[in-house]
Amino acid sequence: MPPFRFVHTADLHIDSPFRGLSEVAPSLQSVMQNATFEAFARIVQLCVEKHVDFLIIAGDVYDATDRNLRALTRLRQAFEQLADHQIEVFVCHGNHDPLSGWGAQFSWPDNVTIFGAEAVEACPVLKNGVEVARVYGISYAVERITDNLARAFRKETQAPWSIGVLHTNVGNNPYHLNYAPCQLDDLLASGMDYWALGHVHAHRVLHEANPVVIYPGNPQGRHPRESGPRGCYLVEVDAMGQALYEFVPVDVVRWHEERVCIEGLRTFGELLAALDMRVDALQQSQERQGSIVRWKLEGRGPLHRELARPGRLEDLLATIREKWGGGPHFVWSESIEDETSREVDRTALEQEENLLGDFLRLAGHAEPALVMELQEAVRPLFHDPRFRRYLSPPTQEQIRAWVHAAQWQGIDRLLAGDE
Ligand SMILES: [Mn+2]
Repeated sequence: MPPFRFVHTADLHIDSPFRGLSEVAPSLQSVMQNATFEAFARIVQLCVEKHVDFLIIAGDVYDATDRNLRALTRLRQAFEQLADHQIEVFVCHGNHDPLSGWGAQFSWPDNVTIFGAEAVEACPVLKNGVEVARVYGISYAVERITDNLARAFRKETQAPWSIGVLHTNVGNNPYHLNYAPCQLDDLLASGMDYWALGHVHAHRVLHEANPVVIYPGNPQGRHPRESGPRGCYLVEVDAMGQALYEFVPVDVVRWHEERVCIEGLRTFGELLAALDMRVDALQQSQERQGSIVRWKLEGRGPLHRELARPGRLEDLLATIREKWGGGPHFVWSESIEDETSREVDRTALEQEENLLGDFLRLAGHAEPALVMELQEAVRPLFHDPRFRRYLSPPTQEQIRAWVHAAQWQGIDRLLAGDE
């Protein structure tokens, strides 16, 4: 069979708003407003550069509730650009852009195939007059689809390399709306060679080969929980029908959670320097336009008292927003949370003749026995055949860390109110 290439994406949510960014600098607002579209433009660019034969979009292309004509118009321009390069586009609709919803009647160029909602449709992909692949798909008629649509997919006899396109929640994933729910087994039983899924926004390979089953995730994160690299999958099918696939990041703005330990830091200047190093690293590793960071300060140190003073955290946030929040590789600080604890001189506390002193002396004394006892106590759990496959027993070092954590919790609780 002739080899071919395609790109698989989903959940574009074109031109839908970023969440939790009411305070963002005006100069960045347009960058973020354009980010979902810009990420898709990079996918189009990838398709052109890699000379792919077709592009698959597995649902939630736009949000029908936004009634955003600009989004559809820009999408059509992107599809026309693909048409200029003889690249076909296969689209199924999901829960955010169901066929009954606003926008579904929009007219698309001829290179675009929109799957219907009545039944699974099969579309041949021709290359130099030879059918190299067959793309099967079905769209959501309405937002809430509770039927298992995966079971309606079946590779036809004599069909070439076959791809299923579906917006679905596989395996009752509780973090996502349970639309068109199915099990991995349903997908494996269909005879497809590749499943181009959509719906879950974190990219994940559910099955590595025969068939390949992939959630590409959304190409642009839109809120703090959508952190880390976002992109699409570039798939290359060789003459033997083997698929090689690669995740390609295309996000324009990336969300991060950065945890910074205040241990050993004496001044705000030193804290700023520590944050500075992180920002440097973020800027170096990105060809993206920018990053949005949710900072978490943790650990014990003298700065804890300073950070707890009224207004200090807000002041710090304003400072770092001003410092890094502009320019071509901006690092916008979404928020900064203080999870630090007081610095404690444990040796001194242990000498004191009071409840805390007693507690610490007792805790130190009991530690070896406690570690042994805990190890015995958890043993049945880690040796139970039901859990053994998923859990490996904790090392003595790990158990000692639990005991230490408990001791610190005791110290903090007994000291509470002293501050
Ligand atoms: Mn969805």
